[in-house]
Amino acid sequence: MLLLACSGRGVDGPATETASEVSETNDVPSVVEPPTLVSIVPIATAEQIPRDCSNPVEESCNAIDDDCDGVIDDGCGYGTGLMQVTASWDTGADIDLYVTGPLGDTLSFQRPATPSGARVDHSGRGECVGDMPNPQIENVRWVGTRPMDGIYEVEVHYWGECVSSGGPTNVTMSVAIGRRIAGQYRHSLLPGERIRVVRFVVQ
Ligand SMILES: [Ca+2]
Ligand SMILES: [Ca+2]
Repeated sequence: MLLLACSGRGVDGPATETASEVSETNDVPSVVEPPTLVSIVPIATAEQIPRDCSNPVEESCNAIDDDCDGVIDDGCGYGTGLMQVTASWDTGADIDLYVTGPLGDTLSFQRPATPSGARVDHSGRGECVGDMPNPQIENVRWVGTRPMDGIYEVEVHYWGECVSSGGPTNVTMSVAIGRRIAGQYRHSLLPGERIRVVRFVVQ
């Protein structure tokens, strides 16, 4: 019944992730030179989250690299790779992450993989569905193939309030490039809003 309440988004996207997919997530191929960050620019209304690595703490599943090893949320069941973009949020709403690459192709729950190696490996549904791990996380990663040089844009969309747990929602978002944190930001979203939080360039 809860699935029906959230129909329209479809049920065959994020639900298809498998244990075998998760298990391959954490190795960066040694033969591939990782990309490097050229620039990263958040929109003016985004709050930059300071990165304090003088006292690393245990990792929790919150879209922040708490233990300061350059991997966002390691151990949470979704992956890193040559590049990783992770979003988390603080209500039961369903928030979606969109990453558009240099060719203009957009990765999201609707298109969870590209031939170039980008993949959405976790797409949380908030409280729109029951019994899924990390329901307030979206994660995108690049494995196997080096991400294309060029401009990437990261958007977040407030898809739905789900049961009764939505309302204004704070979204936290981190970008890791070549196992270094490029930036970490917070932005509030209202129901239905879609905002480009950050744009970055890699080569
Ligand atoms: Ca980490
Ligand atoms: Ca974390």
